[in-house]
Amino acid sequence: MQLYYAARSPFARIVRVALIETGLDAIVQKQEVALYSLESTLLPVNPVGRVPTLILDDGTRLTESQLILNYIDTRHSGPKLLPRDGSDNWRTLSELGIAAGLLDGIVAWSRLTRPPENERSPRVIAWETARVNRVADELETAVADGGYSGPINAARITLGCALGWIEPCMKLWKFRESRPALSAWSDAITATPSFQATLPPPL
Ligand SMILES: N[C@@H](CCC(=O)N[C@@H](CS)C(=O)NCC(=O)O)C(=O)O
Repeated sequence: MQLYYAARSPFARIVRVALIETGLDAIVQKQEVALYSLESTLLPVNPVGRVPTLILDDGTRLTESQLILNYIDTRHSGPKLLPRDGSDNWRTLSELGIAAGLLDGIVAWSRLTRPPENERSPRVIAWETARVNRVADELETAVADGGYSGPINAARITLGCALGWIEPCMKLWKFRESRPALSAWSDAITATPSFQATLPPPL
């Protein structure tokens, strides 16, 4: 198998962490690619031009981090990253939705702040800013109440990759302020070997 990734991509990091956690990492070749470039070696493989992109041994192409997690779960015998039988009372699925929403929100917000100031839309930026803060406030309560705990799973990986992207790549958001439980949660998962092995280089 071959994984196309970018070192700073939180979506690709979800898959990279999942491969390590499930013991599949050794059988996957990694190819780092440029994004937002017509010269990128990714484009002939995936016209969408996004990472992660995983090519299976028979040539099948898988894209979208959460879909790839579904495939990974069919390839290992450990506890499922994303149980699909309700055996956890759908807790992982429920937590994953909010973590994925946070990640989408952070990335959307970050993209809106990149153009020169006179080309930005303050109204849309305000909406995205409010969204991520609302979600982070709920997550602060959730982790303080024992949410996102237990063995590694899709929700924990996704939340870890979302929070782990903020300080290196989205410096303007001080997500830790007034959120001690979420900060401690982020520090704990960042210290684990799979997260240490995939740290995004700072911008
Ligand atoms: N929904 C996708 C999002 C993937 C995504 O947006 N990846 C970014 C890197 S963080 C990318 O490849 N951007 C390049 C582009 O949009 O052209 C997933 O979960 O895999």
